[in-house]
Formats: sequence, structure tokens, C-alpha cells
Amino acid sequence: MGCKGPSGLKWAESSAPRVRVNQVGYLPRGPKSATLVLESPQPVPFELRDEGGRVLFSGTSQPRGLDRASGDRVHLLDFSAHRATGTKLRLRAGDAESFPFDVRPDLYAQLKLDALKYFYHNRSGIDVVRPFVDDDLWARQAGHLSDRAVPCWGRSCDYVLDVSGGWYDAGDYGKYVVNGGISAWTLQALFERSVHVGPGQDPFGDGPLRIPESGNGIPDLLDEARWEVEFLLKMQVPAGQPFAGMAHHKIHDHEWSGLGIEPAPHATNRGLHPPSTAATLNLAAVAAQAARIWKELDPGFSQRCLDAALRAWAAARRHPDKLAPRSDDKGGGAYSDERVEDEFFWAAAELYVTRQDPALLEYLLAHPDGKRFPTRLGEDGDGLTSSMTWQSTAALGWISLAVVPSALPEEVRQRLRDGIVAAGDFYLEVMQQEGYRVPLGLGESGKYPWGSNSFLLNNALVMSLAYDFTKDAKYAAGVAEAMDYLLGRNPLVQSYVSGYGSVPLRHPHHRFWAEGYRSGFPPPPPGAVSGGPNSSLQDPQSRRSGLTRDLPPQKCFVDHIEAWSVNEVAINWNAPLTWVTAFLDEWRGG
Ligand SMILES: [Ca+2]
Ligand SMILES: [Ca+2]
Repeated sequence: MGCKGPSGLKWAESSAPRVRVNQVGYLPRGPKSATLVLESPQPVPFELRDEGGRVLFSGTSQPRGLDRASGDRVHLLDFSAHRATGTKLRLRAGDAESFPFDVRPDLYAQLKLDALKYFYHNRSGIDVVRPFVDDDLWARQAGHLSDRAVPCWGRSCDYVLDVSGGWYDAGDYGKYVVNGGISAWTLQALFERSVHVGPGQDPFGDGPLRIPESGNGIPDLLDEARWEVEFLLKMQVPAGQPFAGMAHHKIHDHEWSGLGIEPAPHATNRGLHPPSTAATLNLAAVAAQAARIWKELDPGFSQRCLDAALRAWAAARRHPDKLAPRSDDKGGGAYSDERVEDEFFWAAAELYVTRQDPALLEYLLAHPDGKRFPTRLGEDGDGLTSSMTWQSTAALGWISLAVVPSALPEEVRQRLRDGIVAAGDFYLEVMQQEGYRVPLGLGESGKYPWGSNSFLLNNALVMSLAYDFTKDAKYAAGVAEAMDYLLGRNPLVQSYVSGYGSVPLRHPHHRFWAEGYRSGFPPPPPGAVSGGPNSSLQDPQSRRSGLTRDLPPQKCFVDHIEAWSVNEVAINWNAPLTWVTAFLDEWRGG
């Protein structure tokens, strides 16, 4: 049984090309490989042809047998030796032919801008308009201006807070400190990585992104991250109140809203949910990171961030086990997290890099999360191969310690860098085992998690840092191959990014990008990444579309707006997409 595609065909098994490629293309000096689905274990010849049918390269396939993650019997087609640029090229093996693709150095120049532009499209509390959006299709009025005065949900406090602004989290109009934290951190860390261990300047400058802050003299990457940081600051419990200094966990509607709706300018159905230790430490970490980044650029904002971070850190130490309940999922995601030791490590690391406080160094050196860079996650011990999620944040602090200059002893910094490089080696090994060269292994359960694409993007992010520390091209090549999977070299021959590839993502689960669901609503703008295959298929639509839980994990996907467990979009998923595409646009094959 196969996954049904956008038009209801049995797409994967009958119509899809059996040669699977990155449908956007390959970097001239980067790795170039494709996957051929073929039952036979015998090597077969293949050719790279131009639009006119001229053969540019020929080679022999490498049979790999049954690939567990896809259920396909596959061969690898390696044409890395072909380095000339070209457009509308195709791979051919027997009677199987790929979709067309390019070989050119600027593959990711526009995609990185579109990936970052995702955040502007999802801003709350500001008109989203031309010239910042490319088409009036995507223009809308400011949503939730009424977030300027939001009461506590269920009378859990007796004040109101101005929590306007920030980004909408995902397909819904909720705003969550846990998740906003890792997303803003990722954009700010991309800036710091670029300045300190990358090319020495940020990848976006001040203008090409075309956001309202373009041309203000500040890197647009930082302007966009600040839109969220300002919101995180507003979520802090005011002085004089119970839990002063902590951060409210989230703000969202009392009930889940339907699809095909614009964010309302004024809404009376929203509430602040109680503070949590995890949210408080997210605030402490991201505000501490912002404080050092903005020190010269805007000293007043920097000081405001530092004050908030220190108050949050102190409050979390006073209330180390105020966990957000799993049951609080009416009208918004619970974002519960049973273990917050990793959030303590992350916040302490960010504060240390900003403040160089010797007591914090001692705390970090004694902390269990500082012993080994994580490469396996999972509350249930599933052994998922990844380094970080909104729920597991120790790697974030580790990365900041390894990347940003501070008083950290040199031997400690080197140990931390070595840990990241070892993780990069691990992900490269994982890719070697995969028929579609994806840096995501199967957990012990043999399943893919919710948002699998974000896990492989974060693993690519880790490989990009291994490249930064070693300048060994094999890590950058791993990053490029991770993008190959996302852009169509996968068993469904689906590009998981909107606007890119022969079969782009078209119908993500999003209330406003609801074309085809409700008239007058737009398709997704280019550059949004779907969460992708998820073995657990929690939404009814996935099953109505013919998916079943016994499918190979990479086939548990359908591009349907109601299939929220496989096809949502989210800020914490587009953040590593921004990082990875910015990195590849800079690397371009070395
Ligand atoms: Ca700017
Ligand atoms: Ca945690």
C-alpha cells in the first residue's frame, strides 16, 4: 500500500520517478548523488543528460539492497565528479528518469532568504504587507493587537500583561515561550556562528531580506530574532507578584480554532498560562544571548535583556520544579517538559558567555549535561538520533560555549568543540546506512518522530558546526545531502519546502495559508518546511488519506492541510532550515 499524493494518485509506487534527486539541484563542487529504486541487486549503468539528451556523465549504480526507513530496494547513483554548471539536467537509468534539476553555485541564495522570511509572515501584532511580502496574496492586517492586555487563564493570576508581538508558533495562533526560545536562539546563534567561526560576517546583511527593519543599520537576522525576544521579555511575571521573574509558559486561545481564518486583530478568548521553570530558563538563555549580541548595537536593549535574564535565572533557581502539565493542551499545545536540568545548563551557559561569572563556570563544569554532547534523545528512551529539540536544550548551551569567545578555559572549549565534531562524525555514519542519505537514524522503535524533518535539519546544523571547527569538507557535504532529502530525494519524491522543486509542498497545516481549503486564502509563501513523515500519524486526516502506522517511516506523510501530525509548519523548524540554507549558500562546495 502506498501513500496517496496531492491528486489522490498512488503517487509513490506508480507515478513517481524511480530516480530520486534534489529537485532544485546540486552545487558544482559539492556532493552529487541520487537514489534509484530497483528490485535487482545487480549494478546498472546510469547517465546524466542535458535538456537536449546529450550525455554529460555516465556511471554505474551502487546496489544497497533494502532500505529500512523507506522500505525501498535502492541503488546509489554518484555523479559528484561532474562539476560543470547546467540547468534542466536529468539522470537516467534504464527506463527510469529523474525530475529535472540544475547544477549551479547559487542554489540556496534565494531559499535562505525565503526560509528567514517565514518569520515575518508569521509575525503577530504588525501589518504584514507589501513591499515586504511579494504578493498581496500574503498581505493581512495585524493580528492580535489585543494581546496588549491579556488576563491569566482560569484566574490563575489577577493581573493583565502586554504580550503583543512575537511570532505565531506554527499552524495555530498560539505563542509559546518554550519553542519561541529555541527558535530565537537558533537565529541568534546563526549570527554568532557566522561572526565568530564562519566567514566573519552575517549571511543576510541589512536589506535583501526586505522586512520593515531593512535599512536601519542592523543585520536583518538580528532584527527578526528581536521581534521574538521582545515578546519573550513581555512574558516575564512582574515584580511584586507571586513567581516574579518567572516567565508565563504560553498564551493562546481558550479553544482550538479552525483552518482558513486570519489572525483576529482583536480577540477576547486568549489567556496567559501559568509560569513554568522551563519557560523561565528559555527566557534567561535567549535574553542573555541577546544581551551580548546587542551590547554595541543597542546598549539600552542589551541592558534590558541582561536584567531580564538575571531575574529569570534567579527565579528559576527559586522555583526549579514548576513543570507545565501535559494536560494543558486545550486550545494550544502543552509544550510540557519533565526534565529541566538541560534548560538549567543552557541558561547557565548563555549567562556565562555573556557575563564570565566564575561561579557559573563551576556550575557548568559540574553539570551532568556538560559531559557529553547529546546525539540521542527521547523522553521515552527511544534513542532518537538527534542533538536538540525544544524539549532538549543542553546542546544549545554547549554550542554557544564552543562558538562564542569568552573566559572559558581553552582546553574546555576544545573539548566542547571536539564533542560537536564527534557528533558530526556520528551523523555522517548514520547517513552511510541510509538509502536516501538522511542524517536521521531509526530509533529503537524503528519509527520517525513528529517533525522528523526538523530533527534531520538540526543534525545538519551540528554537521555545519563540525565543518566550521575543522574545515573538513566531508561535514559540509553531509549538510548538502541532508538538503537533497528535503528537496525531493526521498521515497515520496516530495520536496518538503514550499515553492521549491518539481513537487513542492503545497498544503501545510496553517490557518492562513489555506488555499484550496477556503476561498480567498493564499498558498504558503516559498521557503516553508513541513514537519514531514511521522510514524505515529496522530491526526485523522492522515489515516483518511490512506496512511497506516505499519508503513515504512519515510512514507508516513501526506501533503494535506488537515494532516497536522505530518504536515504542520513551525518556527522551530524553519529556524534550522534558515541556518542550513545560509550555510550551504556560503559554502557552495568549498
Ligand atoms: Ca536591519
Ligand atoms: Ca528539557
